[in-house]
Amino acid sequence: MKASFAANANIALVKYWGKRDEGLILPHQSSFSVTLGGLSVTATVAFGMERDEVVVNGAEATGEERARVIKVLDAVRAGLGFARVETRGNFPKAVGLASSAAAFAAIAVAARAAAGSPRDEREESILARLGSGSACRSVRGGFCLWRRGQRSDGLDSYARQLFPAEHWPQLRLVVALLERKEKRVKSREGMRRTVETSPYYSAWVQDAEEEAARAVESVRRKDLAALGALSERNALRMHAAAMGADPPLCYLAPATLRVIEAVADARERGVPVWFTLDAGPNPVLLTEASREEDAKQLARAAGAREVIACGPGGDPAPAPELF
Ligand code: 2P0
Repeated sequence: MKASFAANANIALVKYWGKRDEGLILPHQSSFSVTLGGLSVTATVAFGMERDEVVVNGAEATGEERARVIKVLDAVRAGLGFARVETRGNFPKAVGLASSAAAFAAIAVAARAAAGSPRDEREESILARLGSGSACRSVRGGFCLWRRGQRSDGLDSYARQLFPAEHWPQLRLVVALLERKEKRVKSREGMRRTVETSPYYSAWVQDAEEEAARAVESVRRKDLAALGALSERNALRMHAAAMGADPPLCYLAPATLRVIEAVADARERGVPVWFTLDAGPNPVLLTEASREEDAKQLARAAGAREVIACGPGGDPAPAPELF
């Protein structure tokens, strides 16, 4: 009735931005990501407790954060009673990466294990999705495709691993930390506003399925130039859709544009480097292992206070218990 797993964060190459169902977290479009090796969250889940207790990085969670964890627990615990859940990330929240994907993936895998269920990629992905959409892509390592699905119950909306980390171990994702401050509008609210008010939203959704297929193909071929160009375009199109919302959403900072410019300059000098962006100011650079130092240097020169290089990460793995 107790289990502990660590799961890695992921970065989308073709982004998820917008829900067709807010309760079940069903997206309007498919998305495709790479798992970030080394940036992980451990979750320990135990059933049969006296009350529900959720502890995140040493502090009791409340409000929406707690409610999201309870929602995941409710989906697995028929007859198992109350639970204690504790999570701890190995990277500071200040790194500016969404830790929710890794956290909910770890919680989903640990909760199912604690409930005595066998490992199952699909079931774990659906469960993680209930906590946070992007978490459904972190229940496996390597390169994962979250198909949007068609059903209203969400049973066909989950991620699958298409390629393991070993398929492309030389790929590097370099996180450039520019700003630490919390974003003004969280992803959940930002995507809701974009869906409801951006005139560019339908165009964003329309292209997503083919864009995901193209990204999968470029990973299959390990074609960094094709994947890099697609990642830049997809990230900026997501931001364009968000900027078109009312009131508008701008997640970029001045330093973000400096990095974008520096990446283009570096490519002109022959360095194979491209960028992607989440719903925030911190770019993630795509390059190959042999050019990791070049990518780190250009990020620092453009103003990054901290840079973290990751390779494609592995599956969630059993981890030491947190309590
Ligand atoms: C993604 N993002 O595909 C996109 C790109 C941010 C930009 O998924 O509301 O924390 O919990 O489903 O997954 C961030 O949103 O949002 C996200 P919810 P989530 O990775």
